[in-house]
Amino acid sequence: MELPSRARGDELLKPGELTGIRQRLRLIAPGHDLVTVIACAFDHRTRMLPFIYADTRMAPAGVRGIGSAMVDAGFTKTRIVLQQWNRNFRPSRMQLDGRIPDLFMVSSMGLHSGQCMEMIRDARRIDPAKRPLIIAGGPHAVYQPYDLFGTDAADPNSADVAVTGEEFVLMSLLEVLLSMRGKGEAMRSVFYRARDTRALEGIPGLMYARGKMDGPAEELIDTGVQRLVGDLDEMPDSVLGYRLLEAPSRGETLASHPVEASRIRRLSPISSIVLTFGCKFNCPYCPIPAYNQRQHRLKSAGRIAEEMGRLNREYGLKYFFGADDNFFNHKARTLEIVETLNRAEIDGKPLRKRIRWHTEVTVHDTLQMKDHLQLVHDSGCRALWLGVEDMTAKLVNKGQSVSKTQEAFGSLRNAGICPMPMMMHHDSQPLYSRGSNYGLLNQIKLLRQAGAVSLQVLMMTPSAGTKLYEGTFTTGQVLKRVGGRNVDPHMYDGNYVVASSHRRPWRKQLNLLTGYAYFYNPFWLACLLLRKKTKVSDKAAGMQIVGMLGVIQTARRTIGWAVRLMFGKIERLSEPPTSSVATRASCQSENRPELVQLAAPAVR
Ligand code: B12
Ligand code: SF4
Repeated sequence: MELPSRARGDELLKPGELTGIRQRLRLIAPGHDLVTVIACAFDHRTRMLPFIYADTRMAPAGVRGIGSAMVDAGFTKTRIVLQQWNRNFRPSRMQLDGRIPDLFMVSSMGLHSGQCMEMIRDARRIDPAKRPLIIAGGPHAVYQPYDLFGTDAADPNSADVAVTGEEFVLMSLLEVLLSMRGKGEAMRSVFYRARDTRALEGIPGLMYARGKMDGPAEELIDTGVQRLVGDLDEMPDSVLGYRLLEAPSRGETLASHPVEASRIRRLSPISSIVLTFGCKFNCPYCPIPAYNQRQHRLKSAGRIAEEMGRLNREYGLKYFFGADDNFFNHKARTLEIVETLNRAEIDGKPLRKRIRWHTEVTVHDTLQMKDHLQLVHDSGCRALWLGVEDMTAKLVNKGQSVSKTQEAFGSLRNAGICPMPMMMHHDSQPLYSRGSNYGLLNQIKLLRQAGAVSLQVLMMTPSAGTKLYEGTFTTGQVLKRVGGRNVDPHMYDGNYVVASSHRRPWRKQLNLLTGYAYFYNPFWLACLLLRKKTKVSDKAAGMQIVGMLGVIQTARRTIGWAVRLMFGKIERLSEPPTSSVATRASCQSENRPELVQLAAPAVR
């Protein structure tokens, strides 16, 4: 099921609301001297193609955004720990400024939720009297917040509260808690008082449990879908978050200081940056349009140029990755951004010469921008990731076709921008099709001929918050256990076949590997090196080397699963994961009635 829609006209915060709460918190922050640790959950078993470099070399924008919001509001004693860099970090041992933090926040995607719950479990080992308030957030909390609350009396592992939204929701929670806080009172104690006096029910974007303080959840309260900030210029300065990062280490505890600014560039050479949010398409396997309440949200062109300039000046960051869903979504707005980036200067020199940026777009909108791609290139853009999915549009039709894809790729290459296709393999697509373009290898060949520089092939996998999600379970496609091995959250990354009604699902698993090996191989590398040079051929050759190493790693991780699918007994799920306790919409939440449900058996 998609996230429910808020009432028409009530999807967004009023202009100035986020700015207002930031100012109000700044006034009360000095009286509270809060210490905060924000951890980013990361399961290292997910390290393989197609994200093998970006997954650890790009400090995620989500935790940086939350850290920036804390510092901006005056809570400067904040540290961000990435499990990507600190895999042994133990929340039970964390101290900052000589204190156990007041707040422990965890951010997680769905596939890293196993690590997220382990961190929460470890944080709960801290003596209850001194334990921080545990706040979970990020995509997993947005789409499956119930999963963060344990209902098993023998293992009542839970966050205290899940934020199912963005900065404004967290700021609103803090504002209420701090307004009720007695002198020196633990934040956890205030939280439970606020919960019990129903002071949190008017903040859309929260989920928390009813029940004893450290016991299993007896009922979940859902305060509804957040209101989104429409003008992204109201977001706190993203530059602040980099100053809070914990340096990589093998230690379990935190260092006395965050990482030095001079090391950021080497540790996180790619800077993910919020430019726009939202997409006008409505693909049934994608949660993005509903998350954004079908709104297109933007930062102003001036703010984007200013942020990139400062990130470059302060940390030497040169490579940016836009956290866009579809950067070309709105032509006029896109042109305004690229024209501004073209004109912007930093220290008297053109910004576009100091930076390189990359992001995600669609084939359809690339063609709409066809006459302006040189301008896009000149503003610093060097690669664009395009959701091609299935070029024949049999899986999903968002205006793509073989000829349109070829035209879009050709235009990008002529402008000096690398086309980076993202494909989706599915049950009905064969590995190879004779006399048609339907097969996976047929399409990869076409993409290569069209000039693809890299390749992403993911297996169609159920994604929470989409129209297709529940149906994939109820039709018995989703695997529960294969050959005695459970399908764990980290396997929901598109690299494992975890949902299929194919008679031989192992074939699908091997198809993914064959597709990669067909694209990334020594023969094709040699061709690229020997052929006539083009604007992007050096990059294509470089990507071949990264890709070949990635194929080895991907094969190492997934071959065993193919073997299990081939010989092991396959057990399937018949319904999607949900909480075993009832979820109740708070009285003041008018917009999430769909989530009120009767108790259903938990599947994990
Ligand atoms: C950039 C990106 C990547 C990069 C990540 C690089 C990096 N280290 O940052 C790469 C390319 C590597 C990547 C890979 C994958 N990604 Co990705 N990615 C994105 C993308 C486009 C932008 C992420 C971002 O920076 N957003 C901007 C920040 C500011 O937003 P945010 O992270 O959501 O954080 C906000 C809130 O969630 C909240 N919040 C976040 N954390 C916390 C914590 C607390 C305590 C609180 C209170 C609030 C809070 O506040 C933040 C600020 O507003 C998003 C889509 C999107 N537009 O967000 C998908 C997205 C995060 N990816 C997704 C997925 C599924 C994947 C993959 C599994 C591939 C796939 N099958 O699609 C892999 C996983 C790889 C891995 N091993 O981790 C999903 C996650 C869905 C889910 N339920 O978890 C998303 C949401 C896209 C989608 N389908 O909807 N991805
Ligand atoms: S085009 Fe991409 S971002 Fe837009 S709805 Fe489809 S999959 Fe999601």
